[in-house]
Amino acid sequence: MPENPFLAALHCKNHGRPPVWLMRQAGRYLPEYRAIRERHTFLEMCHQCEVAAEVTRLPVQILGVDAAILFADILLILEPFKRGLRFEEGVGPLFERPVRNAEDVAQLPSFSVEESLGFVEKTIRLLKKDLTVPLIGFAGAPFTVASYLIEGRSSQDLKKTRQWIYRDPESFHRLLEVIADYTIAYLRMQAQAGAQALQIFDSWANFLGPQHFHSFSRHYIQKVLDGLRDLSVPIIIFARGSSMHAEEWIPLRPSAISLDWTCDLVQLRRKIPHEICLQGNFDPFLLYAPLETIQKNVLSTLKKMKSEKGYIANLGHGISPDVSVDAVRTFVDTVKNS
Ligand code: 1CP
Repeated sequence: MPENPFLAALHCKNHGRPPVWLMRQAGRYLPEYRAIRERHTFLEMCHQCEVAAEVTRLPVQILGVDAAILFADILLILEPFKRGLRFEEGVGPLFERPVRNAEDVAQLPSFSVEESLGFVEKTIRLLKKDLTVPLIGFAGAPFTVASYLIEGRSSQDLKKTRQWIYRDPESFHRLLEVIADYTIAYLRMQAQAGAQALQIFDSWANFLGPQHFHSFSRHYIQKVLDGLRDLSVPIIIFARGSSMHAEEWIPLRPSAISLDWTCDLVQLRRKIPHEICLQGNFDPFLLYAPLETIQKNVLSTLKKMKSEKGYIANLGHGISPDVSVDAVRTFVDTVKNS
């Protein structure tokens, strides 16, 4: 049985307090992150292995979380398509030449994951030399990744993506196939370099109706999971829309399901088989509350999850950039001292 509480929980064999880490733990709320970010663009930080490794280590050193998540982004896998990806201050990710139709899909260049994304492998190998906790590798789910490539920027309604599904579902499937194949190769590379768990982020599938969710989101996550099954690396699926979709992940047999904050963790624990670990699902905005409220809230949930062998404490989505480090520290310490 794995000794580390995070890996033990992923195998639903944890006996002590739950492990804790936070989505976006290596992000802008940390002054140490902002200091490094002043000297580099975000993409430079991802590409420069020493810098990416340093940022990955920050929350382990500062907060003592039980797992580290690789400092990278779900959109890096799209850089080799050369559609002009950049991250603009105050705006977020932008593609100068979004992909909008069948012709664009046909013209996407092929690439070698090892060559084009080899910097990620190098960062993982660097980290493995001295990281004291397990390392989580990750990728976006094909649907979520495709939606950025199509919209060209963050979108409120994924209008262009959803229009395409109705207009020409075949070419949309072709795009998802291509992204899913690269995602398998990319996650394989991360696991082989030493990532001990993998998380797949499906941040936008909650925009899809049930039929489209099955054929355009879940189907391709299934493909990715099946393409990695032989590696025996635990895989966590994070999806927004947990209240609607959480149980639909069961047939895919992930190691863990990471729930957003809109669903009832205890009720879902009764419905999801105990071979599947649950992760989450504190409201990220809890971290704006007074420190005693954070403590009370965390302890109340942990009480309900007591003696749960497959539970990882986390937020239901990423940490907001303007929360205080004290709030995050209180959250982590409350779990660790429980
Ligand atoms: O300006 C800056 O300093 C960059 C901010 C930033 C950071 C710290 C971005 C831009 N990405 C990241 C790192 C990141 N992104 C990590 C690694 C470290 C960690 O978690 O601590 C991870 C796992 C992600 C994943 C990610 N990127 C997701 C999935 C999770 C989610 O938030 O739903 C998504 C959707 C992205 C796209 C993205 N990258 C960056 C931003 C601001 C966004 C979101 C844009 C939007 O809201 O549409």
